[in-house]
Amino acid sequence: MNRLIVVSNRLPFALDSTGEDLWTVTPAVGGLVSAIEPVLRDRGGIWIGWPGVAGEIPKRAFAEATRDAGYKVVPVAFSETERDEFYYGYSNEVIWPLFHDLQNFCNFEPAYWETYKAVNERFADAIAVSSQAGDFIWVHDYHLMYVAQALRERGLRAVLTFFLHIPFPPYDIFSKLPQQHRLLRALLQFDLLGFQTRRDVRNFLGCVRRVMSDVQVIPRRELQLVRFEKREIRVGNFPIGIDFESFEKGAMSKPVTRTSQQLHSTFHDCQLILGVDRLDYSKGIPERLRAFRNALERHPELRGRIVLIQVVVPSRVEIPRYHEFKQRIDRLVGDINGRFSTSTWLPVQYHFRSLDRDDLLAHYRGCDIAFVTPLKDGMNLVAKEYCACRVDNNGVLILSQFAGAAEQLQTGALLVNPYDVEEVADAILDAFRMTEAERTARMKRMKRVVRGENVFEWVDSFLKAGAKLTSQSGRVTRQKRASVTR
Ligand code: ADQ
Repeated sequence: MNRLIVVSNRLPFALDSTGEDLWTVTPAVGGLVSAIEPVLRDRGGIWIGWPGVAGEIPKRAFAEATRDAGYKVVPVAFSETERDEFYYGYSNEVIWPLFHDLQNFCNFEPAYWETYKAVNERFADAIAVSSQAGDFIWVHDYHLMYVAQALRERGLRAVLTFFLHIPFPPYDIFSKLPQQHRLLRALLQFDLLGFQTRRDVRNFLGCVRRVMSDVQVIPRRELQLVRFEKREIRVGNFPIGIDFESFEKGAMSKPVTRTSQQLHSTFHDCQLILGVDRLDYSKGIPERLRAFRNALERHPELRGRIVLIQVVVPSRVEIPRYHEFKQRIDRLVGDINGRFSTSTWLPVQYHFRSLDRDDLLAHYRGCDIAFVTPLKDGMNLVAKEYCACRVDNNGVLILSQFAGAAEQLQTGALLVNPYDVEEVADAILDAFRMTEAERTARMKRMKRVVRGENVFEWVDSFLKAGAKLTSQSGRVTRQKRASVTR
């Protein structure tokens, strides 16, 4: 088995300064870390990424944080300007909004691109120094789309693979990007490009056909083939999953069961509808609140009988747009509660904080309806986590048709267009009225998919697709060597 090198903007932990030379280590949680860490430990490898501090990396704190990792961790440092222009700038003010079809939110500042390239070059240097022949190099996400180009310029011929966690936009939107040609060219320096859904693969290939004059796209049943500059690039969809068993087991644990029962008894006689999101304009939180308000206006039977628990996790609050966005949510919550609450019923329970894992699971287990309505989303793991935690096989999922998860969960979810306030409001009523039998039938169908297509399957299928290329390139190198010897 080849050694694995994982490269992502963030490492699986972050260092936070709490005073002069005092640091706390916050482990990253989530499916990606829990899926990739065991593989890294098992087959040996390296994780390359940024530990979350701008400026010099504190050596002692970093060494302590990584001592027991079980694999090597290589840090990449950024200055404050680089953090602002690469991370907040190009990654989160250009690529993030554009790839979520929200081009009006983009700030196409030319300096951002230069810094994006410079930071990607630094990642490339770290890969070039740390890697050896035969390594499986797996680069993650939209922050690092230029890394393969930088590595090829350094003469690295190794197989390079990439997975995009966010959506890839259609040509009409992608074509707004000033660096469209340079970015596609950079992406085509990878040997394997993985996307979340078939829609993203289609969009990517559509852009390649329109923007690049010298490529050949050859449709295949599984991985699509692109020929470019005498190289062959494979392109496919690999929908990310969750660690199903750990969510299911967690949801059945005693503390979670107790908290979920308490949650329900606090709001007895009401159905609970849950929204859980990072603070991000792509998650459609204001649109969701407007739909909830519309449902209360048009369907009086819901008044006093339904409560929306909306949890928002603070994120990227340094970007002014995120701050304004939070104020919009605060105002909407205030408006709904001001208009509809009674002495015994508050329609929206709003929490602006992260939940610890047990609390999150108790919310999944305790709420009758999940309200997952992003304007666009690569996958959306909340939808899958909710299904895994429905240990009684009931619960309704209202899901945006623009979430990647819709491709897999459409047979059980109530699919909605998040921009259509009245349609979403009606879906709330349908969910509220849905019979136990229908809830169970739908939930069982979704759980089957989420259980089967889990995060371990995801890692496995990506590594297998990449391994084929590594062995092919090994064969080519060996053949070349043999012919030279002869
Ligand atoms: P995100 O945009 O972060 O991920 P998502 O897939 O929903 O979106 O994952 C969010 C994670 O945060 C979930 O695992 C959830 O449990 C956790 N979380 C959310 N709210 C929380 C809360 N209040 N407290 C604690 N934890 C909370 C990006 C892409 C997605 C893609 C993933 C994985 O934008 O489209 O699905 O990567 O590829």
